Amino acid sequence: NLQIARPKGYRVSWHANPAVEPHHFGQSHPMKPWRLTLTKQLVMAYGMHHAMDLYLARAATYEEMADFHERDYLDFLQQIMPGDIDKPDQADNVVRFNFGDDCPIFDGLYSYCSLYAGGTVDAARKLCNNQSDIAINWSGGLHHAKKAEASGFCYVNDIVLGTLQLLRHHPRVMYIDIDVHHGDGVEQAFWSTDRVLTVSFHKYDKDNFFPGTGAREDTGPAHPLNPGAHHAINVPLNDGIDDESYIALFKEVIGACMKTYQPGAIVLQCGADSLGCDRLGCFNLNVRAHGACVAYTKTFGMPLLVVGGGGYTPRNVSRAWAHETSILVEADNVIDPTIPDSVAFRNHFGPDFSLFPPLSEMRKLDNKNTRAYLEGLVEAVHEQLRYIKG
Ligand code: VJV
Ligand code: CA
Ligand code: ZN
Repeated sequence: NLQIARPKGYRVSWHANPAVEPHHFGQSHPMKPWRLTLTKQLVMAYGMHHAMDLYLARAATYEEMADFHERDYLDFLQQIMPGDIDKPDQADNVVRFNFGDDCPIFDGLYSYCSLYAGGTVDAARKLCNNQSDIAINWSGGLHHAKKAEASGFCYVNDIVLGTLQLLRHHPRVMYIDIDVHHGDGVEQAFWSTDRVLTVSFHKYDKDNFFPGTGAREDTGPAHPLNPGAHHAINVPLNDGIDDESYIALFKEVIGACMKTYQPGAIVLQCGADSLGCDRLGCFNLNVRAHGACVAYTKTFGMPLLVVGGGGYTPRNVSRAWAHETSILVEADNVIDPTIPDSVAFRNHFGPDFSLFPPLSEMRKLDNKNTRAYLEGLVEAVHEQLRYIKG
């Protein structure tokens, strides 16, 4: 596709290792790494790979992962095999490290984790070295992993590892999370520092929606001597939020955070389970609205680390991440919204074969976010930002 020229003025890098894609969480588990294959097929059929620097992601080393994770947790992750889960001598660790239905032990688990983590660490280093301005790893974004615990389909927290790299060069980093779930692992990792401002938009229902954290009033450790106080921003939402209100909310919150905090780099988690029709999600966003958040984040023109995350209806995940790749290389206005004939697995995109199917109309969920509720959230964020200085 010769229409797609390398954008002038800034560089976009793509970090991926195809060895991530064939990993299998097990029969009917919602997390499907092959959605990355689908994404790559779309990106390549549109010729977007010509507009980026392509890097084969290395596996993160044990030592790199130990920047955040505890060694006994990594040792367990490295040694455990499918089947061990039922062995009595492993039972304590399986429970202690929270393995089970959400976080199963599957073949190649350690390679899977080290490869997606390596992609994010590589991406962050390219940004630090000034060899890239926007670095993308769609296999990353696994925001629930804790320092010594797997959680919510996440084992190694690549976002924390990438952010730690950025913090070597930048005094302040802003983290933005548009996955439908709360970015609890990242929030917790940087809970006690003022060098990372975490902002998560998510469905919040303490007792009925995972992980049950991220209430509006959870803003960081309250003690006045603790620098991390006020540096966690949570935007808890109800079912069915629509394109217009989500985009307006995102712009107001992120615009205000950027103005106050003035970070040197941004990490953007683009979990696609906030789209309408997601198997696990409950928002009503279309691909264009999800992409509008990426486009708005890009307007600040600062080093940007873009990662994936959730997304459980693979055809829509790949649509969103391909569209967002096109936004990042500034090709969104030149690509054809009809998915090219040359796309492998094109059958997944029928019957419409559009990059932008009407997701919000396909499963009508009432928007349970009133205008007053959303205005209250924006007001509360402004109030919180008064405690923060850039
Ligand atoms: O809600 C939960 C926890 C339970 C206990 C475990 N059972 C399986 C489910 C209920 C309370 N977990 C969530 C985790 C969501 C993780 C989201 C990750 C991300 O998008 O934020 C970032 C990548 C949950 N919701 C749905 C399921 N688990 C689920 C797990 C399955 C499943 C069906 C649904 C695991 C195995 C199988 N089916 C076969
Ligand atoms: Ca989120
Ligand atoms: Zn999610």
